[in-house]
Amino acid sequence: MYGSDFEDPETVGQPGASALLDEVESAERDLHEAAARTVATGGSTGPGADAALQDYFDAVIAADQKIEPRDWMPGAYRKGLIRQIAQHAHSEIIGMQPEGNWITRAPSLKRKAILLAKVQDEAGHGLYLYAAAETLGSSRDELVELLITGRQKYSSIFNYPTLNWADVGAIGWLVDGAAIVNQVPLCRCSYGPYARAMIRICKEESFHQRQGFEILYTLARGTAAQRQMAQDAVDRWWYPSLAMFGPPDSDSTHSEQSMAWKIKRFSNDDLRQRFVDMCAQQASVLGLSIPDPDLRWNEERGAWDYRQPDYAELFRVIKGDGPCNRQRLRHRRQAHEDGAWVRDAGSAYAAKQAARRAGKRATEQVAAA
Ligand code: BYC
Repeated sequence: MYGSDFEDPETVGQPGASALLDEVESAERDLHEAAARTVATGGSTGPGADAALQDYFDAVIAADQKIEPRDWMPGAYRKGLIRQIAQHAHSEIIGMQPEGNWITRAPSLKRKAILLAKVQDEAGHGLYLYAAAETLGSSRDELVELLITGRQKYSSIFNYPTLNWADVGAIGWLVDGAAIVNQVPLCRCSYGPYARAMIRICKEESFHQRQGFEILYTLARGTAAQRQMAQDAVDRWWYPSLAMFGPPDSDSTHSEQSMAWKIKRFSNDDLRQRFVDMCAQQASVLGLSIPDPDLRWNEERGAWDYRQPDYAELFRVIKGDGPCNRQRLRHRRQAHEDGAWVRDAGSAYAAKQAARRAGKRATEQVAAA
């Protein structure tokens, strides 16, 4: 059972979560199998080459195989992927800030070590994703510039403040929980480098979600004040977490095309429902309540009815007017400027090594002549 490394006399489990990790394992197996298969191309040069390339692309998508960086792909597919992967990478990097804020104030050495590792993982996720975007021809410098000048988005969720320690638990449980529900299907995305990056990211995210669950579980069984802190954090993070899945399907600009290309495998609303169903069960194990007066099991649908988040607020936050947008970008810009000397030193070292290798090759050629 997911969360099984956290034992409690009352037998803690996280209903619904083990299935998600099983899906990651299964997507990983399918990736290996897909790599061993090939799709007949029918040739890609000569008259009708463009049509043949499009046919090949369509056949790969239809066969649930992977488009790789060397393959031809429609311009809009490439552009759409760069947009989504870059926004995803930016979210991971900006997402370090709300929790990073609590590293120095974690309540114990153990909590501090865990949080430090988690925040560091998010940096790693950002880097895998920038690397995946680079395989599509956009440079990391270019993408970082788009982020710090506010021309490319990152997830709305990271524009909310972390007011106390329980928020770290709520982020782990709800934000990382929403991230996993959204990202597990991306392990089956049609673009190979993105799908492969997502396998590793989802495995790591599952630890993140567990640590949040465990923080809240512990607080919910602490003093009355601790329990209240945990409930207050869940109350504040619930609706922003629901909004992470994006606008409702009827207002989603990219879903239809992204799903046809198998970049996205489920719609925003389908994933939001899956998240609510998972959390409704887990909340009862936690002993905390979800702040939704409309939340109730619907026998007919076999799912929980719930109240939608405020999408007007989502769009305000996306446009830059959330509680912390300015602070997050200011901090990111500052960190980027402060890190300039590290990038310069790295580039100088790489240039020196390249010059040395070139010199060595030239000497060997002269000796061989
Ligand atoms: N926030 O047509 P739609 C993490 C934008 S990292 C901001 O439905 P799409 C974590 C959307 O981009 C979590 N913007 O778009 C990290 C589009 O704008 P553009 C990040 C949003 O792409 C550290 C417009 O609204 N996860 O969990 O089909 C610590 C219309 O939307 C949001 C990912 O990035 C939003 N919430 O679907 C802890 C996953 N929602 O581009 C945790 C990958 C929508 O036209 N991304 N927009 O200017 C996706 O799955 C999809 O891109 C989305 C949106 C579901 C987010």
